[in-house]
Amino acid sequence: MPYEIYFATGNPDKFREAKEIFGKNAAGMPLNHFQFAHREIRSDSLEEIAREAVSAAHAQLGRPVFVEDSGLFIDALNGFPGTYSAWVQGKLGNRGLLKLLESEPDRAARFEACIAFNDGKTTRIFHGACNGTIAEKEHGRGGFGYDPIFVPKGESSTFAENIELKNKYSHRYKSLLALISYLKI
Ligand code: ITT
Repeated sequence: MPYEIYFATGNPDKFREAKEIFGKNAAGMPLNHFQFAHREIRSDSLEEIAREAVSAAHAQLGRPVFVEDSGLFIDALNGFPGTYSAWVQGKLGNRGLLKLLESEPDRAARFEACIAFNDGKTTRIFHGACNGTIAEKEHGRGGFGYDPIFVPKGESSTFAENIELKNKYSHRYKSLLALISYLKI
């Protein structure tokens, strides 16, 4: 079991959430931040993007490291923004995305996360997903990115309105728990 593990990401919100999840579920395994500015490959596959990124991260850092590629997949938009979620969030934002869905009755969507962990010998992949719907308007101030417009299945608040919901259902939480249980073996 590696005692020093790094999360390579340029997104401080992703790191903050992961650190909290490690703190609660992986006592004795503190999570370190590797500030990683990497030009991702273009692909429709989160796994392909994560595999390439973790090789680059490990080549730079030389220690056990993981990356997490994630995104929001909206059914009525054939999975858009998907692997382009970070770019679309910057260009259109939540309001722009809501405009694309104006008068669209099918609001089904899901968050997905794919973790690629590289310990210098192998690369392991861990997936997490969270089903839900896209709200009609933005609600709440917590979280980041698409949290103000995403309502997890079975709930009536967005992630941004009730941040505790993320600790229960989020794609990040599920993929990290899978990684943590692997690391504990
Ligand atoms: P790194 O690649 O440096 O880790 P990034 O933000 O570019 O950071 P991604 O390429 O994986 O990460 O893009 C994921 C985007 O999907 C992210 O920027 C948000 O816009 C969105 N997203 C992912 N998880 C989210 C969450 O839990 N809540 C809200 N939006 C999320």
